[in-house]
Amino acid sequence: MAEQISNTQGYSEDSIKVLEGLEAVRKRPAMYIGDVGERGLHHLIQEVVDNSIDEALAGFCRNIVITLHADGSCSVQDDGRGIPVGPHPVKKISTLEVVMCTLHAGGKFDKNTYKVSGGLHGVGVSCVNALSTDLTVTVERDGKMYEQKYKIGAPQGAVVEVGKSPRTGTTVRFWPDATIFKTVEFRYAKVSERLRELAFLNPDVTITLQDERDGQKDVFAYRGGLVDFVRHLDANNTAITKPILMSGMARNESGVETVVDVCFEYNSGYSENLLSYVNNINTVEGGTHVSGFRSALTRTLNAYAAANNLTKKDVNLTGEDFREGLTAVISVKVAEPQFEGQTKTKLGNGETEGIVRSIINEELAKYLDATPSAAKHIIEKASQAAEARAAARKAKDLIRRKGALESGSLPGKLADCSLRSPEDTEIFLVEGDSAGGSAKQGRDRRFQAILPLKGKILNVHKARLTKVLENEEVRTILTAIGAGFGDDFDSAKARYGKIILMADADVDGSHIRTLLLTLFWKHMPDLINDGKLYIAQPPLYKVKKGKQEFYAYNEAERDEIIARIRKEKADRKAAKAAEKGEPVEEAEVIEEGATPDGIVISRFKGLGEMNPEQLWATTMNPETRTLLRVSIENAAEAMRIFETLMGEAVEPRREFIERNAQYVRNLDI
Ligand code: 28F
Repeated sequence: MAEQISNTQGYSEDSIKVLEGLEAVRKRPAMYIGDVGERGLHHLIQEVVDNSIDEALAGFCRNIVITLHADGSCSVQDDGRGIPVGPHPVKKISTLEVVMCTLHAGGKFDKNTYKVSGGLHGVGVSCVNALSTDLTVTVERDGKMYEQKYKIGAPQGAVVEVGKSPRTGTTVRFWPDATIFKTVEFRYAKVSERLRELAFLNPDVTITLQDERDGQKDVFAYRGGLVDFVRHLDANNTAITKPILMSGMARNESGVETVVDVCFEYNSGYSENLLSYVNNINTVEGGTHVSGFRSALTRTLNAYAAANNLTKKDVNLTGEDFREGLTAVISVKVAEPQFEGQTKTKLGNGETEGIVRSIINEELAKYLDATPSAAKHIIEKASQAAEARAAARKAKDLIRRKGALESGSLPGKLADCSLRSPEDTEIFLVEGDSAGGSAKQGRDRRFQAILPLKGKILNVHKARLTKVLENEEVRTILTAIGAGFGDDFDSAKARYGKIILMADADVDGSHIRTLLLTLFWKHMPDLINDGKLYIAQPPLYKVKKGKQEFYAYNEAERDEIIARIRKEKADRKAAKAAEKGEPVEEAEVIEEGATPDGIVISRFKGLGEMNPEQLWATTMNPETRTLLRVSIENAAEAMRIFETLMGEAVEPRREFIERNAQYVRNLDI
């Protein structure tokens, strides 16, 4: 027997306001959830999950289960207290209906709670409701199970008791509105990324994600919290310290608490990977919590180094030096966060800087005193960074002084072109002197420059700035391109419109290509982003029949050419037979190494095998060549692949190669 819990006779002025509020959401959804594309769609899940996380932050929810259903809906279930269903003290209708239908209804109900869904980041579950054709909420509490259904946010009836339940919690299941969203198809990978992050940030919560469409399932539970998070971030690197965890809490005069949790470790690399959060919101633009951490790190490490004579006399290490190889996660809980910045992801609260700084100063000093070996490693690494920076400055000055990087003296081996306008010219970086020779002879010297490269350039992915600049080959390339280097690099200054990598199709060539790509990606990414970097496609095969010569760039093309030659020959034969009335035997001279019907197939092992005319015709002539333009669709993906292939740790590389080897004919390493 469904017992009415709240009165919905007619519309009170309140409920009219509620409907107008949701009406606004449907009129301008992007204003509330950012966009109506894939990101906005997945934001719906985050809004609902954030309410469960708030319940966890309040200390009442331990498990959250997210299900992507086969019918296109998504459900989120938590084992918190369950949204109250009694009459709302002010609005007289059920509190549950208020939470589900009133904009920003989930707002703070008392000072000392940290709401993910609070502030600018949370538009509240009522938005999800408004943008869903259907939504069902089920509450288990007080031994009973209650339910209410909505269509585009409007209640389809009162909250009703639908049964008994020994548990407590809230479940929301919603069907996103396809008339609002460009796509209503949830992507597992996109959902799981944020859920994993939430599990790291909330070590007491177990978050399960399951996909009914294909059975995929993950259970994210990281009792190690930020320590597990830092280890996960450094999975592909070689750590040189253990994760260092520091926590603390500060209370202001009105008793409002700020909770600080920071974990960091150093790895043998040179880049910094720092993530920061406020109430589980990823503060991409950083803010006062980050500057508090950075200043404490520098100050405390310098104090320790001085007190233990670990640095040369009055060498003061800078924040920059301490960032090399740093992997860190900062997570603070702030009652009234003020978000600033372009995308409202920068923490502005001034008091938080001092709170974080004093907690880190204190906790880090304790750790360093207790673990002198780690302290030594950290100071040593920072000292090397300081020396490297000094050396890099010297090297840059050296290069600059030699006028090499400016348009002054160009490297001897460069066969420059006569035109000077970058948009009309191109430079080929050619592997090996013999190919370089053919390229110089075969090219059009008006607009094509050739720079032959001796063997391997160094693997810049692992190398420090200085070593990169010390490498002769790299310096030659930088000089020829003429766009500067490092932070004074300017892609617009490049002396050519196209930089074309031309290497053999074999494993050696692939290695050179990968090394060059690493150089450009790490130190001149704008050349790629500006679409100036290309890879030449030399032919793999030559198919010769009598005087005719054809070039194939892959096996399929080769077989197609052979089939075409045979078909033309058969047609000719048939035509001749038809006109003379009798079969005619063509006198065939079969070259050695040819197929029985006189086709000679040869595989180009390297560019050097081609004479200048062939190289021009097949690979350099803009009319007939094929160039691949290098673009980094997903920089993070490229980073991951470079890390795996070029990074320190051997294991991930072997695993990557094994996984990809079967796809690639000549292993592209
Ligand atoms: C699947 C999505 O939304 N979980 C939620 C609660 C619990 C309470 C609550 C939520 C109180 C008066 C605003 C219960 N008992 N999961 C969720 N769990 N909201 S949302 O209260 C709402 C506030 O109005 C709750 C005691 N206090 C709070």
